[in-house]
Amino acid sequence: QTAPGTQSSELTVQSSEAAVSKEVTILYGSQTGNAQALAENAGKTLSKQGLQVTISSMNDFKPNQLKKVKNLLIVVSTHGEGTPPDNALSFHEFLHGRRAPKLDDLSFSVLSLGDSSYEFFCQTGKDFDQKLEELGGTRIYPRTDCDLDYDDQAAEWLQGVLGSLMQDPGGSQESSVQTSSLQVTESVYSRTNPFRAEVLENLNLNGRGSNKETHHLELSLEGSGLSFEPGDSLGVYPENDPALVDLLIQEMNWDADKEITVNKQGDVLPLKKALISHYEITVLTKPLLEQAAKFSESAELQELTLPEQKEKSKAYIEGRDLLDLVRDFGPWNASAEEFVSILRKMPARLYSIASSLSANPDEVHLTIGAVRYETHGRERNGVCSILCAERLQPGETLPVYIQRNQNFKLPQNPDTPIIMVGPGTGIAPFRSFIQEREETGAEGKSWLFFGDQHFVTDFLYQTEWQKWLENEVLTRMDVAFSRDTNEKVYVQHRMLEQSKELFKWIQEGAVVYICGDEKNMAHDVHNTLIKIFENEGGMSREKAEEYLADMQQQKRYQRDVY
Ligand code: 2AM
Repeated sequence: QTAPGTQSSELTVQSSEAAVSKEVTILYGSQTGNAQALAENAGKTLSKQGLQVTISSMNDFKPNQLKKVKNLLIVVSTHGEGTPPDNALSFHEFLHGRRAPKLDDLSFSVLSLGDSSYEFFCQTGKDFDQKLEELGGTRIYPRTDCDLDYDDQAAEWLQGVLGSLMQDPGGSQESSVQTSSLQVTESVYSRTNPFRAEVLENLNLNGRGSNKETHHLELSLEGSGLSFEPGDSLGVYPENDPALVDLLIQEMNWDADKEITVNKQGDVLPLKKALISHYEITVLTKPLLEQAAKFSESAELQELTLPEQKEKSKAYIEGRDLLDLVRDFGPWNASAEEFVSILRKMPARLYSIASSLSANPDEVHLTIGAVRYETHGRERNGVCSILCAERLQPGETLPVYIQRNQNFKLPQNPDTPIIMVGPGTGIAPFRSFIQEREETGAEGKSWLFFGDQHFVTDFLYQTEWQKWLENEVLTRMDVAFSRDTNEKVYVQHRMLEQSKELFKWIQEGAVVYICGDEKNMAHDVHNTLIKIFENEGGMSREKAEEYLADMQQQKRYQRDVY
């Protein structure tokens, strides 16, 4: 077993054939690990065909080497509102900056991952694709923009790229090409073939009277052959709320028992069951609106899908679900099967794993915050979180898989100090980190910043943290309960209070980890770190930003944010 973080980020897969073969560089930018897994799989496939492949995260690639690259494949996801993943930031900036070289000899192709429910769908992939062309590169296969369900399109892209690389003189001349399965885990279970994990325990961690409901889930991995490291995530395929499915079926006057085909293999299920477990019904996307318009005579819907109504359709999609759509724009001229065929497949939800495998063999623990809110006149529920909060009982099973995350790993050296910032459910991976450090007897210092609304009801895993403080597996803990005082205190306020000591730890080589809400918390904590460098390191704002960017480049600043 490799120690956490030891996987070399730049691996050269040597071709088995001795003949002079074409060189291909694959660069990936990946936040949750999907793009990385696809890049690694592409590398394996291409090297099997006799190509000489170098794979690297964009972060680990030296941009001044770019001029030497002849064939470049980019696999990149888009994060949040159209921004690159953390490990693509510096390369993205470099290509769009003044120092970007002319790339007249470059052949390239881009595979981009994204989510079509976001306005800036696959934006980062589009940026790279356009920029490489502007710099003089030749596109050897069209950019492919993939939605959440990316397997088929990614495989097709790889086929196309391979075909194009093989056509050119200078490459190996093999013709019939097999695309291998798009997975890299050792177990037979994977994203496309999930393991049904039994629920061992399902507890609400919050006390009575809390505004929050956070479930601690323990699942059994026994017999799966699945393994993971602290920092990895668990993919979970949830089920839709049967009550919501009933409303949908009622609204459409469908027959719940009507058998429909749910996949390319021709598997058949009763409609209600299929809607519960196979399709996404709680999110609308622009492509879905366009497809649905074909089944409806509603002038309003037709108008919404016009290119000049972009802003209006964006506003409509926001916060609405399939039930809203079918209520707003009926009647519908489509059979149940036709209608269902335009829906996206149920996407898995990723949760940062909250346990260590060495501390809890054959188990995986999750920390899941229940999502409930009201919008457009109806109560809405998070699909997976409310399944866990309201319907999932011990003894039942959930389809799961392991999602590796090389961007969030304990330091290789057990003596390296770590600083962990994880308010709310952001605490999850740090429970895994500390369990692992306790289990392996790591001696490095550790410092936790935790925050939530109320001390009495919301201190997640309180007794465990206190035990770890006592036995010194955890060196320091600072907590911020935002609603126990008149004025709100957040984790970053506690960090600022401890500026001096924090900066000292960082100078001693501490790795800083942030997990949790991206938009507000992670952003504010980021700025607080910069402020601390200004105050304690006597740096200008610019220098302080550079210092943090350098830390990120050296993997001493890692984020798992959502
Ligand atoms: P609040 O709900 O009182 O605003 C976990 O959800 C904790 O994170 C809560 O205490 C929450 O406080 C807090 N939180 C909300 N916004 C934050 C921000 N921008 N930075 C840090 N913590 C924040």
